[in-house]
Amino acid sequence: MSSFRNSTVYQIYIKSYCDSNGDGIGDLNGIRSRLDYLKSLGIDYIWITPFFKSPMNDNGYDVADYYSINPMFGTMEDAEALIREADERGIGLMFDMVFNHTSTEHEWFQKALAGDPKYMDYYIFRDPVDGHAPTNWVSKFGGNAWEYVPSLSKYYLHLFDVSQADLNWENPQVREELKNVIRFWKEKGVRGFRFDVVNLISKPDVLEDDFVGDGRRFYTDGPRIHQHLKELVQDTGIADMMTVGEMSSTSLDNCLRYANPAEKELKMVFSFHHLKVDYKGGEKWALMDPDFKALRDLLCKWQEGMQAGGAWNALFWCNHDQPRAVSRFGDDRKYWKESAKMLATLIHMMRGTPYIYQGEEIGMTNAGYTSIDQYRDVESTNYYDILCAEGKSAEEALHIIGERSRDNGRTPMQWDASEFAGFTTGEPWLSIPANHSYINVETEEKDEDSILAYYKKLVQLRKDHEIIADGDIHFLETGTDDVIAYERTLGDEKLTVYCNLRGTEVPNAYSAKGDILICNYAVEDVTDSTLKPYEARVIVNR
Ligand code: TEU
Ligand code: CA
Repeated sequence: MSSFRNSTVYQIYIKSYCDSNGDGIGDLNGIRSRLDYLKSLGIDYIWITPFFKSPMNDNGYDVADYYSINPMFGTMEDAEALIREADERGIGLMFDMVFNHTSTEHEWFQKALAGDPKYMDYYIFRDPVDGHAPTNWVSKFGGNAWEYVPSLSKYYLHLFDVSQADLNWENPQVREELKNVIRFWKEKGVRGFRFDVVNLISKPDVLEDDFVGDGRRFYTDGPRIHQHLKELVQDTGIADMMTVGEMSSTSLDNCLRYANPAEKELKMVFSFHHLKVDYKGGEKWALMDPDFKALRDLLCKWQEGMQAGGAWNALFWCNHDQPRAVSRFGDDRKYWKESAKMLATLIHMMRGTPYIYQGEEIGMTNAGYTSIDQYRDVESTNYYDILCAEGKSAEEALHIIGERSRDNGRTPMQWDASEFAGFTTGEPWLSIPANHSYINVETEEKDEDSILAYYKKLVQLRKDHEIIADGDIHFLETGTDDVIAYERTLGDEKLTVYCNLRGTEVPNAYSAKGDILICNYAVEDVTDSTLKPYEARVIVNR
């Protein structure tokens, strides 16, 4: 297996990848049937989003039993076969550990609800304060983060949906339970783990109202977070495995510890600051065009900052919680191909481990839904109601959801041009964009100039050129917010990367000399430094 530094990870949102039995829902056997495709991409690891027993209020991020497979996705035998067959192809599986909370249907929570003190201490129960919720904290999915249980006369904390109760990590028994989950899957041959919102697990001892924010400053990168992570990693023996933590609203200082080998916490982190450059006033539900100056400054800060502290980044634009990058930061019509390739180049040439989210490698776009009834995500439907209640017209609310909904990234994988895109023979659980007629794997596999072919090249370049995996990074001043540029160096080797973020030409963009390593246009003369619309050029300097 390759080192994590020259590896590429592929993320699968299981519900939308490939359906093997015609019920319209992707499943484990569907993934098995696509392993040769994944092998042909050249990726090293697959992170699969949760497929454990769950009522699916948050599509599996509400786990009711960490040890059993949701029948909707298959059986334990299917999971074991998938691990084995991936392994035979040199691909390691990473499972998704949702340890900040469980489903309220989990046995532990059910026992807590029945008043069993042992299990009440697995969660965060508090008495009412002056007849209302213990704090004014806001749930990430809208509304107050506390739910009252009349039979117990107490509230429990849920930072996400009301059916996702936060676990009490200060209880050593909880920590032991969760370590056992890791040990169980490690034993089955899983090669790595992705930890869901793991920087939210450590809550303060005293919970207080937040009069300036939504409460996140009290529990984000919380008081004992590093201690808990170190203990989890050490006691389960996963320090040398492939691990990534999803870090919500985190800071660089904390990530320098989460992802520094000397700290023995995690191999790398997902941080999201660069994905808020189109949030007006930092607010997800307020639309704004992307601010590319802010994007450049954030990429620079995190790339150079993590490097200075010896820590490692996960590199990504897309996942199952984000709109599609080509629709959001590129142009999904006129310069669809060029802008998708440019965005890919921008992150794949950086210092860190790139993640490709299913469909990104063929340039899949936002869903383009025209009715709220087409949405399935709990966050989208909650916020549609909230936006309407705030006085937005139904049309405005639908427009905002259309830009920001997590369902944009969850539409079924487009395998071919047939009615249901080769995803299913039945009725897909979420509607498929009409553009699958030309944006699909089958079509792109036949085209040497496709987005798919370009991604394959990027993955291979990281393996062939040590400088991409191991070189230093330094961001360059370009004199325009429209071009992001950086150089990579290793010994006396140097690569320079130029990306034009706009659909207009940029003349005289650089003075570097050398040969083209990869570019999204056919370049005849590398000394002609005019960048075409959305052009990305990687130059091996002489
Ligand atoms: O996501 C955490 C997270 O912070 C985002 O979901 C974000 O809060 C959300 O998009 C609101 O804008 C992880 C998972 O990736 C997500 O799918 C789960 O819903 C969530 O945790 C709860 O487990
Ligand atoms: Ca199925």
